[in-house]
Amino acid sequence: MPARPLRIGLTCYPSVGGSGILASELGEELAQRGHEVHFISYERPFRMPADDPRVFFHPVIVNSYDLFKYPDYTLPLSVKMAEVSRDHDLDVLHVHYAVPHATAALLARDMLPVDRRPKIVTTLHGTDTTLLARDPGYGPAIRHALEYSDAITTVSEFMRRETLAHLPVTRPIEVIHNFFEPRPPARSIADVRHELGLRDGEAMLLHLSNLRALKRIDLLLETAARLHRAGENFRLVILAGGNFARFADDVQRLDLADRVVVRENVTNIEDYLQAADLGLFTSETESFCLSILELMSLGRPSVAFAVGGIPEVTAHNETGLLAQAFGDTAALAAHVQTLLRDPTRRAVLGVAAQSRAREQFSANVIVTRYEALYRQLVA
Ligand code: GMT
Repeated sequence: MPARPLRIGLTCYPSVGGSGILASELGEELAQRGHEVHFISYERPFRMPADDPRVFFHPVIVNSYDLFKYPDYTLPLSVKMAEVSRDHDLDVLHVHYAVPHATAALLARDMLPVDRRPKIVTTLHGTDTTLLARDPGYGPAIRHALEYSDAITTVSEFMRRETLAHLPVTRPIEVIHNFFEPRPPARSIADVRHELGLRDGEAMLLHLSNLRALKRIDLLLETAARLHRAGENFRLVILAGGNFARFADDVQRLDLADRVVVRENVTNIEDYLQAADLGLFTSETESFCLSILELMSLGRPSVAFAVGGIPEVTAHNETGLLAQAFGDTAALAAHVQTLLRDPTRRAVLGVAAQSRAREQFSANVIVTRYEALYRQLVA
């Protein structure tokens, strides 16, 4: 007898960030496999599927009261989680990014009758461990939420190690890497290059991020400036999940005005991924780096620092090039030059990158693991 479809609640930050993107894609894939998916957040997640009859969105309303200096999100979120769990008889509440989602999920579970409680899965994505777990105002609450979740997952081995180092939880932590399933591009490479103003022979370096401080946009521009001074023929295209205006002075100061093209809040990323020659990333830490995987899925190698979980995603000299020392923009620029000057090597790395993405980080592999985890908990 086929297993019955599950009813799954997903909570994430809706803004442009890897954990929200991952949760949205997971919801889409689960719905395609016949499950019912309920997103619970303060806004519709950025890449949440719009027209799937099995996908629902439940907004959390946060009122502001004069008596509170800081508005509270955790309690209204927990009430909405309990309400959705009760009304839709959820089997699983899967929260992406622990703070405050995991704590809100525990509260929601406690508000429900014992026989109506969903299983709670907490997925740690990054700074919920690497930054907030070290904060004495957050650490104990995160640890408590993890101890009382029904399952904990992290998106890389690196994150698992970080979690155990900073939050000595006694529960098992399962590593389930991120996945990406590219949609067919809507436009041709020529159209996209034309839209970006790329000239014939100009290479396209692609950077995608939400521009937060740890993405080190200063080092990204410094690397581009090195390439510019070395006479390389390129444009750096930045798909920004945030306002790039604060970097405009740096672009001018480094004489990069003709070299940098920015597009903000793009949704059709596959159009740009396929048009790129390679990816360029300068983060000081990443638990995974979904953007590198997105490029790999379209057969494009990336150059980055070997920090955090990045070496788990892309292998140096096999599917991309990694500079060992963080901050060494000379080494990063040299890697980019190597690939710009050697299209054959670039293509070989790109083909290997795409195979690795399919074999290790496809929906088929990763969503199947989440499904198995849900079934094991529900059983
Ligand atoms: O932890 C964060 O800083 C935020 C989080 C997010 O919501 O984007 O980013 C993390 O999650 C992504 C999806 O799992 C990973 O690809 C990113 O590497 C990770 N960011 C960091 O670790 C800085």
